[in-house]
Amino acid sequence: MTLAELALTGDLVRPARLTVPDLLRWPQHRADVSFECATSGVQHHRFAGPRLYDVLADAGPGFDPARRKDRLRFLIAVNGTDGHHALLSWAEIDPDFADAPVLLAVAIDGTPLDETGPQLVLPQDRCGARHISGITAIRVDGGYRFRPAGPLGARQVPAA
Ligand SMILES: Nc1nc2c(c(=O)[nH]1)N[C@H]1C(S)=C(S)[C@@H](COP(=O)(O)O)O[C@H]1N2
Ligand SMILES: [Mo]
Repeated sequence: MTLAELALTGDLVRPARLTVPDLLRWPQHRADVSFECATSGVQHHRFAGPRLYDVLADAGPGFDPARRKDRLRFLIAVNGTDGHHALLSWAEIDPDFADAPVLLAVAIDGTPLDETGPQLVLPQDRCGARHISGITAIRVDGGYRFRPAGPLGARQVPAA
């Protein structure tokens, strides 16, 4: 059996490569989730795994923990084996902000995901699209900077 590996990269003090068995080191949670797929209708699944927040917090995201505002520019990009990817904001999963109980599932409907790789579970999402399966990489990115628009309606033309 080949174990899938998940890379935690980006603005982290402790980047890591984790297998699904490694993800059993964090407290395990369950979630019974229904979501709607645009093509296949409503799906129900039972997931189990650690919270995404717990795993990423242990990897040491590069913000100042004492300054809550510092976290607000952090994004989390989650990528699947097939290239399907989605963004979350750090504040979405942070207990001081939206505290969404997002999981990195290690099992779906009782079947371990050791070979497939973990699956993102967002009980708050009505739609299935962010429930990314076969996660290969999660990148934490604190580099977002707001770029003010130019004068309303004017196109930004780079200087020659
Ligand atoms: N890796 C990966 N995960 C994915 C997708 C995908 O294309 N690739 N599609 C998403 C969409 S649109 C939905 S609705 C659900 C489908 O879940 P299901 O296989 O249980 O129907 O998976 C999500 N996860
Ligand atoms: Mo979907």
